[in-house]
Amino acid sequence: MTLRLFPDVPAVPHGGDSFTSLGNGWPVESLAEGAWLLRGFAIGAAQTLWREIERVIKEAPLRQMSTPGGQKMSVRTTSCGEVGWVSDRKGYRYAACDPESTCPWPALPESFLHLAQTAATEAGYAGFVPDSCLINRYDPGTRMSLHQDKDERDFAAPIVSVSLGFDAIFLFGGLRRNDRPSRTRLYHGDVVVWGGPARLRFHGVLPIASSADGPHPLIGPHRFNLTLRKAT
Ligand SMILES: O=C(O)CCC(=O)C(=O)O
Repeated sequence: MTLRLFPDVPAVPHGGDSFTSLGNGWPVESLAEGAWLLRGFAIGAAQTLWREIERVIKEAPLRQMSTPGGQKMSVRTTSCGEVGWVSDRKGYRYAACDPESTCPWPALPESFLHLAQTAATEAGYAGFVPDSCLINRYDPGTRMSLHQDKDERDFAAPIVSVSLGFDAIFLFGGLRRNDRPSRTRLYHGDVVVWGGPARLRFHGVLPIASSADGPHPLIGPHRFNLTLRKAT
């Protein structure tokens, strides 16, 4: 028997002819060698994910962290899991406790773990066990500049990145900062997975536009991103 935790996941996601299938049959679109876009993969789980995001944010509120250079980041962030990503004057790192509350970060919700593991498997990275989830809230006008994810101890594990709410233009570059990035529009429910030869590629997000249709019906006037990683 196949247990479907998220029965309302659409059978066929939107997309063109550029799809292939690697895992259990979800069509994936290549962004680069080792990097895959799973259109609509999180749509069926979105309400559950959103409930858990709201719960995490109550316990560990979103905040604008500072870069080591002293500038405020444009997005608001928080974390859950065994460790959380933090940035301040001392640098970028993972910490077991939220520096604002000095308490451990909220636990990684089961729904986050399940989604990350099933998406990673569909992208050819079976056995992914994330221990940290960074939650980014983008308000209209906010962005994330090109960067590499390299504060983790283990680059063998992939990154799983979930988009909720407003659309975004995702930049996916090369292994050097100056490599010209591709631009991909990400919609509510899309998941991007990258690992292997793509694990250290530069990536970022262009400034978020507000939607002409008003706030997103579930997420409100924002884009949320969940980035699941194995940090320790
Ligand atoms: O918001 C996104 O899609 C990407 C987030 C990201 O690059 C990060 O948190 O490192």
